[in-house]
Amino acid sequence: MSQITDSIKQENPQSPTRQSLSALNKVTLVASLGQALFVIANFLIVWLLHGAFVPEFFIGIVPALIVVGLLAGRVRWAPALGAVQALLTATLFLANPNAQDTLTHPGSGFIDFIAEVIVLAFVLIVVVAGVGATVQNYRGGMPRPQRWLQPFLTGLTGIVVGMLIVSALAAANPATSSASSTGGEATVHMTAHSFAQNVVLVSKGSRLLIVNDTSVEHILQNGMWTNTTPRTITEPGAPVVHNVDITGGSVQIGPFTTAGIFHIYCTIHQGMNLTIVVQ
Ligand SMILES: [Cu+2]
Repeated sequence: MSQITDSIKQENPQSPTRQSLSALNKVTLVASLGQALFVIANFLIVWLLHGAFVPEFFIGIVPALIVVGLLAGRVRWAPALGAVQALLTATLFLANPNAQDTLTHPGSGFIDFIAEVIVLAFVLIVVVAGVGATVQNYRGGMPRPQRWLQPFLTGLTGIVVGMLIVSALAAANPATSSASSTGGEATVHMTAHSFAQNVVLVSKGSRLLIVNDTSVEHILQNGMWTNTTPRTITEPGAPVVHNVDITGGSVQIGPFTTAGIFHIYCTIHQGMNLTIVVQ
């Protein structure tokens, strides 16, 4: 009887006794899918919230989905390919000045921060589980139980949750200063896609210093964003600010010789407005 079933198995090795995916292959598959989904989330956040369509995100999406397909098809080298694409995704993310700014200033873009941290956590899982799964797939035989796998996943989840709680606290308690100064001069800082404060007080006759804290480009102009529409406006008494390009470093605007309320906006970043109160 057992001989008969053996011969059936040999004739038809694919089914119905086809082995289920080993734990490491499953973890690699789920984490690759999670990585792709959260890169899509990042892409949508940057597009819908910040108005920037960045097709480069697909470098972190399409290869990950191909890896998912190959893993589901039980291709032996698929987890190795997964580890390589995950490392590539992480490198592209960490080399991007916008992403660097978000990761170092969790309070300024909480949603961006969450999405990025989760992508990087999935990357780490894909790399570790992918290397393990590749070794296992090529060694052959029955997959051995991986005692380290569960503590690794639990520990990583704990770290990510901890980071999210800390950043939520940072976002809930933003710096509330409406005017800061360096040696008596009013100063406003810019993060990757916004002014660090939206109102600044400038004393009549003095200048305003605008400092770019990142290497992200901003182009400043008189006017403001109204919802999704940028409007260049001429306000009587305001110094002319026309296509002032700041990529790192700082710029001085003014002097503001007339008391009143004036507006400056960034032509690149949707909603990036600054109100200047001169008195
Ligand atoms: Cu800008």
